[in-house]
Amino acid sequence: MLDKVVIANRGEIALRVLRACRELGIKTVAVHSSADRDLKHVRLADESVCIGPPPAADSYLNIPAVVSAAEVTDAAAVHPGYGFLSENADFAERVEQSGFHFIGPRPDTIRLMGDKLSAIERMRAAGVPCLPGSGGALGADAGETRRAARGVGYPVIVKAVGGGGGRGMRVVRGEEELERAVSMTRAEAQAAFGDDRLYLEKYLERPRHVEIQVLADSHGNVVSLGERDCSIQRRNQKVIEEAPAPGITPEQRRSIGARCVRACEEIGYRGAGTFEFLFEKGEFYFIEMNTRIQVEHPVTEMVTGIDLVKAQLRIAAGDTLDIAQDEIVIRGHAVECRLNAEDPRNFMPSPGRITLFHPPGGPGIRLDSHVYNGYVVPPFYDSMIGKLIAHGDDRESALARMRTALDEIVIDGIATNIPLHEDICSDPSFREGGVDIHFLERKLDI
Ligand code: MV4
Repeated sequence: MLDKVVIANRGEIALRVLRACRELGIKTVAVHSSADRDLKHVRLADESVCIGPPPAADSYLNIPAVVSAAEVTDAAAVHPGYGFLSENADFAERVEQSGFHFIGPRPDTIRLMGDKLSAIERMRAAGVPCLPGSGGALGADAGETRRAARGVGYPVIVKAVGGGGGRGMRVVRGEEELERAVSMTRAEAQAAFGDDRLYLEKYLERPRHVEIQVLADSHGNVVSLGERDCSIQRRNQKVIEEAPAPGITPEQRRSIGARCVRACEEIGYRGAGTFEFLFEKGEFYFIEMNTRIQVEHPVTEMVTGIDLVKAQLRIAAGDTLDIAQDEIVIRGHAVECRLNAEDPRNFMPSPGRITLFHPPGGPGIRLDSHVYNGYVVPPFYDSMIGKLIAHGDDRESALARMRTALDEIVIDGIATNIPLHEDICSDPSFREGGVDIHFLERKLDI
């Protein structure tokens, strides 16, 4: 097993990684900014290194600082968590060139998936279902772009190759809008990503966001761990996730899972990964792949009983996957509410001191959070302060446990989105299951 791991992240995921390391007998190094000395995982880690001032660009995104911390502490590996440097291929490369294991896929895989167009074309070639599209970057010729859009059929969506997470895209409903949309998106893409390449694909009006979790070891063994439904979102920020996705049949799960596994085998994928799909009218359409552990990984853990972070650590140590596909069983249902320090009415961040904190508990309740009584939420990072996860025998009982826990939890001193979660979890359409990605924004509009 690995001897010592640098946790190159903060907040709840840093604590989550630390707990997994502890269980496996791995020593830990917390690297943190000067604003994060009081983080729970910094206190619990075997060693800690302050790598810079509060702004992430000067600390959590500072590649030489993170690699130096691994060097001075003589660590064996670096776990990047999510966000920050987790999908930075240059970082993964620097980590490996410096003689450490990067806890994630090979740098070239990260690079392949970071380019949305090469990711789609590679996955299409591997038999993963994708949307009808331009099948390559749009050229400078307007006539060619017009023919591509006609071939796909309106409405289409123009996307930046370097985009993702909802940035750099535009819906085009008719030919008269096309040229303008392409030139505007191109300018935005150049400014935001330094890459003006665009592609287009069929626009789906009311899809759900359903994603498949996979695990691959470094010996070619791959399993799929079923799907998560992440359709409850606002401005491309997920708010609630669940597993399994309502209404997906075991046969649909087996079939799409097998295609993802096959694709991972073809590209020699390593580690935990997520295939993101749009799901509409019973069909899956691949849009991107995430090469990191995701925020919402706990719902998959709750329904499969598999610890994904421990699996990541074992894979990095060169272990062979100790589970076969036919041993993976989806048991019950799990729901996750992201807890944010924000005003529930206008979504403005609400940093500050937590003056009173009472965690919820009881059967099927899990709280992944680094906060404690007296903890000060700093203003420098995203506003997520934890995740509340409820598991039950079925969706209805998981949601009943979630509503009970939301009622029980106390976080005073700062504003949180707990009232929003109470509202969603009591909504008849949400309770029915299977709402699309626009559900929450429609609900908040009225
Ligand atoms: C789409 C789409 C509809 N049709 N592509 C937004 C984030 C990026 N990952 C892809 N996104 C979308 N791509 C086609 N062809 C709708 C979205 C979309 C979305 C997707 C997933 C989760 C939330 C979303 C919110 C708005 C739009």
